[in-house]
Amino acid sequence: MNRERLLNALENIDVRGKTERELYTEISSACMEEILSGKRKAPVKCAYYFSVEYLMGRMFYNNLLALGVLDEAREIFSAKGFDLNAFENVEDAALGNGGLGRLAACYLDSAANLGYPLYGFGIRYQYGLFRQKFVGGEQVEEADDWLKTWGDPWSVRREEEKIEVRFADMTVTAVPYDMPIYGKSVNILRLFQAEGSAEAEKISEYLYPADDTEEGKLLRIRQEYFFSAAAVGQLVRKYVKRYGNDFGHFSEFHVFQLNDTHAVFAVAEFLRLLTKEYRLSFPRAVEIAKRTFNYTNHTILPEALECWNVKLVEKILPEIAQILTRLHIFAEREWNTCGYPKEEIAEMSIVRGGKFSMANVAVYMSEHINGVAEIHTKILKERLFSAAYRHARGKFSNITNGVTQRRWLLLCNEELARFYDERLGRSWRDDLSLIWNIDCGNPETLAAFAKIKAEKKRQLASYIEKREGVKLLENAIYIAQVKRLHEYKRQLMTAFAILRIYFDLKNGKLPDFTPTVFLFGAKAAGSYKRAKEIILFLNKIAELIANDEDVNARLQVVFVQNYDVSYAEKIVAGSDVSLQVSTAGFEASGTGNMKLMMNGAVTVGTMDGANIEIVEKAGRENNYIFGASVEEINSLDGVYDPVAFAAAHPRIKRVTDTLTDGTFEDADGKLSDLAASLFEETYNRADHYYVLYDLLPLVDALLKVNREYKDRTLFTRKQLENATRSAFFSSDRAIRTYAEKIWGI
Ligand code: 26Q
Repeated sequence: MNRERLLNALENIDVRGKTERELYTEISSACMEEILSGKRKAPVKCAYYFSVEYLMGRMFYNNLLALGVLDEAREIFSAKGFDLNAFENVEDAALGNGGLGRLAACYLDSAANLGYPLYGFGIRYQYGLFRQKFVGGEQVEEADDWLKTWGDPWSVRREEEKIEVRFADMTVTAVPYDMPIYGKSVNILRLFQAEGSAEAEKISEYLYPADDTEEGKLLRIRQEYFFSAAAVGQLVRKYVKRYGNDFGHFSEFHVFQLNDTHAVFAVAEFLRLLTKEYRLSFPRAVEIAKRTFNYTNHTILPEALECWNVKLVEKILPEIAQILTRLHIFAEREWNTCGYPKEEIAEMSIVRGGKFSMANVAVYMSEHINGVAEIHTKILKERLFSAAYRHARGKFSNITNGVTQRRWLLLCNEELARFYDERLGRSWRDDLSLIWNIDCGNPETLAAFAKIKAEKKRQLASYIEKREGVKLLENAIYIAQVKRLHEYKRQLMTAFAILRIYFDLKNGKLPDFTPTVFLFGAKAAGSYKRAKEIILFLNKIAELIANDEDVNARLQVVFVQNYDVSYAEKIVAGSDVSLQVSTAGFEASGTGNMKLMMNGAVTVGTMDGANIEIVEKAGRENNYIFGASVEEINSLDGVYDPVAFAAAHPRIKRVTDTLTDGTFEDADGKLSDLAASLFEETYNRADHYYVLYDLLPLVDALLKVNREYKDRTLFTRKQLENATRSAFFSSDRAIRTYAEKIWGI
């Protein structure tokens, strides 16, 4: 990269008479030319990340920052009368739906910035995660036609590297689109687009198509096999071209990381190629695969553990089904030879009840298996994969997640970055652990930090006013719960806590209450009815409070529409408090918690996922931990009775009654279904996620925040202690650990 040449090229761009899109394309292309000008390096061992999700967000500012020309580019174009902020309207590349996809993006960013050769493989969906609107408080989904308005100047179509992927009933062309990831090294995210026929194109049309029908399931299987087979096919062929078909050295050059089970077909395809095309014996192919694959688990929810009906796979991928079945027999024979107990073998089996357990394939075939936070890894070892762990302890390790400080601090909070620059010089930008050296007791430092937080809150308020048409309360505490909408994340519990505070305010029980704004951002999966009902309930609560003159100067609820990476950048920087209230044992890690911490929010949270490590680093006294622990939740199993519990606690009953007592109009029974989820057995047991059990402790924690916030110096200090102790949660640390412990790159 030649910085001078790039700045020159930018200088020479004429802005006159051009549309924003034309300028966007032209500036991006100038950057791309520089990015792609570097020389290819000699072959070394590379890591390949297989993921169905990549939540990249906007690439423009990120890439200009990485190229080191963001500030100058702003100046150059402002001198020409064009404000680069115009590109704040560029749509996010939202080819993912949550933590797992954003983690993949953070890891690509860190690897490139640290100079590790990490390449991503995935699907180039024509439509990303749906756009969300609220109509009458309800979520309405619209197709995310992300390429329509601005195009995709940050990717290059690689026609010459396309590859065929074969299904029983059709052959599909996988055309790569390469998105360079610029840093110390230039890595690539390669997304495959499906082409060849109208049927073929459907494969890369949508992210997570509904899989409640057989047709939907088949489409999901096609997607997973499509990109896995394309990636493995290319890598294996390239290897053979270079080194011939002695696969004994394959794992010296390649290491594959499975981002959850969605690409486990890559294992089967690898075995298929080695045995059928290159004539290796099955045991030999298994041995080589076992040295190549690794698996990260991101969830222990039973409904998210992928199992594919054997018959279904046979229908469109007969050879793959055959190989997985053979692998099943092969593994069982091995386990029997070792004398493992029958129950353990059943637990680890690849075929269970007529279905392929993709997680069991991943566990058996991987050299390393990792969880994404200490407690999560412990649960994997003790519960989910306990049998496998007993027989292969060394395979299991923990790598706590991390987030990239380039997007989640430098880009979204320039003010805080400058604050560190002024006190530490610029070296912290490459070694985040240096921010630990900030003196959080220094009054001048605290005042400067408080000023930044206030400014970021103002910016957030003005952004929300523009986007939602709602004016946020000023001089209020901003409390954010932003994440996928899911029952285990317990947005419903926060809803009840807000109602509890609302009633107490109305009754005059909270005379010294500091004005508080609750900010929510979340999308509910299109087919997840109950999650949508929770959105509706929160929007109804927002309306109730907004229309109540008694309280609306002190309490406010805003559920923003279409929460995405770009929205997160604003909310993360402008919040005082981070809500992380999942039922203990259910949130694998969480990464929003880290982003908010990095920007100086205190956590109100349960001892779950990475929250545990956050308070370990930042100090329990600087955060607000409440609720049942994993052990306590386990001990409640079969004992907890939510009906009796609510009956015994009128303060709980008062708020749950609002679902059914006419407080809110509910002609279609959506709110009463929420009540049913708490008090009756539905697809889960009554109050499966202990919403009522942890509710009053949550209210207490929120009221404690409200009291302590009044001592502005004390509270600011808590925030700064959190920000300055967040270095562990940098994805640079996480990627270094993957590189050293797992990948050997
Ligand atoms: C599985 C089967 C069938 C259909 C869909 C799925 C499916 C889809 C998406 C299962 C899981 C996901 C996504 C999971 C996810 O985002 N997990 C989050 O990963 C983060 C990164 O490790 C963690 O921080 C979060 O705790 C975890 O929830």
